[in-house]
Amino acid sequence: MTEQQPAPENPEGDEPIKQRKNGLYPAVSDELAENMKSGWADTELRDLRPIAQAPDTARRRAGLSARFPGERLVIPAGNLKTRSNDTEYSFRASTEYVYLTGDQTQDGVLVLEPTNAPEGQSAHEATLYLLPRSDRENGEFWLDGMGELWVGRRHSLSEAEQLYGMPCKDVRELADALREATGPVRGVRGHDAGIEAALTDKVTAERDEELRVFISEQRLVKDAFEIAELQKAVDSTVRGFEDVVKVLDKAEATSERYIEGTFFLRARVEGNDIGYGSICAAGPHATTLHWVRNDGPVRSGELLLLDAGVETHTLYTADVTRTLPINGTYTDLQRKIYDAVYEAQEAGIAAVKPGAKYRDFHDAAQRVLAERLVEWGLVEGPVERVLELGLQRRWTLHGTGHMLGLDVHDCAVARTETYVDGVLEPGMVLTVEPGLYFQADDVSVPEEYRGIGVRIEDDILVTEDGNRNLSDGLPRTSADVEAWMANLKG
Ligand SMILES: [Mn+2]
Repeated sequence: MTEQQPAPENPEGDEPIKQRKNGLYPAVSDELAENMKSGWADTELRDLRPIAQAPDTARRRAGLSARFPGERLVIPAGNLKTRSNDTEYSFRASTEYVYLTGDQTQDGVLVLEPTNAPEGQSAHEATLYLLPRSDRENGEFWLDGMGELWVGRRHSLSEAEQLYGMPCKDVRELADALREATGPVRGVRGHDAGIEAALTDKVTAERDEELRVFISEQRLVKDAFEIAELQKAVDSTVRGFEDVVKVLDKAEATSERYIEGTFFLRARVEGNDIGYGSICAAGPHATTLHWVRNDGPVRSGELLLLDAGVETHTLYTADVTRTLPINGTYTDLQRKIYDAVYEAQEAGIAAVKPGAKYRDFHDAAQRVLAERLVEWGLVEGPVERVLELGLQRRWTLHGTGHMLGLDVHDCAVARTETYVDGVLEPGMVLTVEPGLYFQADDVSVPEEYRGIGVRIEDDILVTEDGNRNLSDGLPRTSADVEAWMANLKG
């Protein structure tokens, strides 16, 4: 990448131009400044079509409006975060903002302004506050580090209005306007410190949390657009898993990083990114639930637990896990453990249907795992006692699934009564992902078990009459996994 060079006239020659002082840009000659103002074509885009999800985002805003009548609602996208010095982490807009606008622009803010509309009509007017195109008159576009010449062309406000179906205004005027505004207001916290500072005296943590919780619960049931996006995410993820199988020999010659990089390539080429740090856990690393260092060896005879998901351009992510024999064939013990996890997953998936309790699929999967652990003599029965005391959890470790959507652990602030203690409805998408993990230093199990970790994770849509496995493009039984790997390795 290129470092921003100061203009020769800048007396502080080693200071990047982007650090502008007192609102002034560094000195450049009058001739150059004048020259840079003109000679640029009009690139305004006209007759843009609205984004595909514009009707959906409008419906979601209407739901939000109905829940908080008479209150100003402020939902920021968030700002860039510094990685080091003048470089930033890649930007990912807040989930709340993306859900309600379809936009992903840094520094954007959605404001729902209460109106005095007659009964039955929309009680808010939505406005999207965005950074407009760079000013060519004052040199901002080439002298400012956030100028379009450095970071790329932005949409003009009128272009954004056509895309997102809302009036758009200059976000640089928003903080002052919020400071001066009166009346009740709520904001989504944690994304934009500048906007929060402008609201400081007007909001309370409790009321803001109610807004965040409502949006989280709004997202529990997915609409058709969201389901199609999740399917896209899963389909790319399936191809990413196939990519990995094809290069396992290269991973053996290097490290888990080869797997991480291979999957990431697919994510970046077909989607926006990975939806979370890929877990590329070979051998005993499979027993570390969030192994994302991915710097270990990949050895024939051991298992690879790959937990990874592609995030689409609209930010919906898959979350899929397969546990593969690195040389293509499970050992007898690996297969025994794998088949138990498969059986548990089957029981879990069967419990996913409308009207079922959210906890049912977890309980169904845990029961199967407890039965096997008792059968293998690893824990003393009866199974009912094991389940009652939760003794199986030494090896099952985690919950059997979670909601999936814009966030990998979606709807995370939904209330217990609507999520964990809730009932499944058509349109919900969740993972079913039982596992068994025998830590390398677990001397309570026979030595041959130690260092084996198995998880199988699929993305399941609740349908009107049961469920649909969005990730059935990948094999799940041990025999099918082996056949699939043999076929890919050719
Ligand atoms: Mn998961």
